[in-house]
Amino acid sequence: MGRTQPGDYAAGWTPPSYTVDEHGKVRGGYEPHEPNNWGRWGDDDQIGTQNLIGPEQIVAAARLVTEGKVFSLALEIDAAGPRSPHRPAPLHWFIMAGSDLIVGSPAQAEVPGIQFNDDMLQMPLQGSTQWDGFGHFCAEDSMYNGYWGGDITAAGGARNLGMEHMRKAFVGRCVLLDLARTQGVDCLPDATGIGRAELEACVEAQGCEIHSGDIVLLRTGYLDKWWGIEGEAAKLEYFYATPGLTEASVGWFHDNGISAVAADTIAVEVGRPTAEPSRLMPVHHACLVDLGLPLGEFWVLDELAEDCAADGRYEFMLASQPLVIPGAVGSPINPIALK
Ligand code: UVW
Repeated sequence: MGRTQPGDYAAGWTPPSYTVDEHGKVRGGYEPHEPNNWGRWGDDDQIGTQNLIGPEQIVAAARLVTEGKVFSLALEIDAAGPRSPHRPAPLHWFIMAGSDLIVGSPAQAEVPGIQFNDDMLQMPLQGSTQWDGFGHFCAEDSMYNGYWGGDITAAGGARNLGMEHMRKAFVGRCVLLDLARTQGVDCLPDATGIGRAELEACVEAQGCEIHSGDIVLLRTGYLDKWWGIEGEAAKLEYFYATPGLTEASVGWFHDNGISAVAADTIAVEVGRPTAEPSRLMPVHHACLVDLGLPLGEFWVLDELAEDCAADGRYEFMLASQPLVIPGAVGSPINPIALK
């Protein structure tokens, strides 16, 4: 029973059997899979694995800045960039333009001699280089640390787990795992799964170390393919065939104390898993709901990867804070890598 297609009306519905307490926590409902971090940093924790980055990790990250090199890892925000079909293109327009004042709009009479410009942006917060927050994904109505998905409303946004809690997050030591380069290809083949073995092989090939609290970036080389694709069907296939993490990789992130993972793809996880996954979008489910481990998507990694390959140094400092939008479930960012 219920909705079978997008746009269908439900033919029937059974109310859930769980309850929700006064803190917005689900009681008697979804139980997180193992491994999970529910309760690890307190019953009211809203930042998950960002707790793994403390002053010690930030000082160590700052010591990695020795050459004054700065890399921006962001896509340009425009209608041409990669975007799944259920998300509208960003719309950037001007609500006041100095050129109107120059040619004599009424406002010019009030402030003669100066002109100013104001612009505006309307976009899906998941539609460009971004962090997915914990409110982006619910499993059986539950989110990270047991918060209830029913408290995300169109009118009020996310009552819990909003991006405002992450305003000081995502600053620390970062390691690039260049899977494409270490496997000797420009781009991983369509639908390549990245598991624990591939991650470990890449760390070894690069000769780098992984520390607790690290943010990890995965380069598959897939982002660049977008600009060669024509037609809606081919664009849809591009998203379905994305290479990325398999369900079996999740334990590697937990075991190594990784604080966040980002990739140059739409979903971080593989689009078409070869092994039958135990659940839908298992990496989103495990990372965002069970572990409280944020996912970053559509990161632009090629220039940074060139530099890392040239000097053999795959570790650097990263600053990639989200916009402080109360109740948001994700945020566009301009991540900055510093060497
Ligand atoms: C979904 O579309 C659910 O997720 P994402 O954009 O994070 O891949």
